[in-house]
Amino acid sequence: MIIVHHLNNSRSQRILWMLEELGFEYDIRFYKRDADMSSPAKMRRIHSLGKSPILEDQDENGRPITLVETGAICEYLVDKAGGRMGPTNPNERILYRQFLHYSEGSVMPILFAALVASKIPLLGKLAARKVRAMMDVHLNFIETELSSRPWFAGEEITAADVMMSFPLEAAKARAGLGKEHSSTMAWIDRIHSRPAYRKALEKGGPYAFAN
Ligand SMILES: N[C@@H](CCC(=O)N[C@@H](CS)C(=O)NCC(=O)O)C(=O)O
Repeated sequence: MIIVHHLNNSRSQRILWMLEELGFEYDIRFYKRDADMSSPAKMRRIHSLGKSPILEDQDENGRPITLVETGAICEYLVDKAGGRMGPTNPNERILYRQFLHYSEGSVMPILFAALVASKIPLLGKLAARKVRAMMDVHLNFIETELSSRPWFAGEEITAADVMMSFPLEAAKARAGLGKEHSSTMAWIDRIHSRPAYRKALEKGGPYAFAN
């Protein structure tokens, strides 16, 4: 049985959504962030990084697997599902891979910088302006991409959309994604209306970014 170690309001919401899209059975172990937003120490008993998500499973010989990194977990699940939620043609594959990595590699670090800047008085304001300008470049790029096709990799939803959900939901909540990015906002509405997304929300408990 798959186990997801799930921290509230975190990246692991994407793994619950992936599992619902793929129809896998799974158990959730719930963790609550400490007052300073970090994960509780007991997550480090599962994996030394102590970060969310962590996925546990068994390989075909019954040996235990403990996996971290949302993108790697998504790819693992796509493989396990025989390619479902993966790309279906070579063109899609190129975009799929790009956005699978782009989410954590380029967009999340800027959102993290924005969060840090927002906590620093005075100098933080200056930094926040710079970070917002960097974020705008990404939001405009994403808007252009989504104005020519419904999903990040092409005509069908893939794990690349799942990966892009968390940074774009966070950007809508606190980093400038708004109605001038109409294609991106329509994409957010599309993902939020999917039954698998709703089911994952129900199972995962409170999640601040699903509005
Ligand atoms: N790139 C990693 C980042 C993991 C990560 O930083 N997770 C956050 C949750 S959104 C976390 O556990 N934060 C609490 C902490 O660092 O103590 C991934 O995508 O899995």
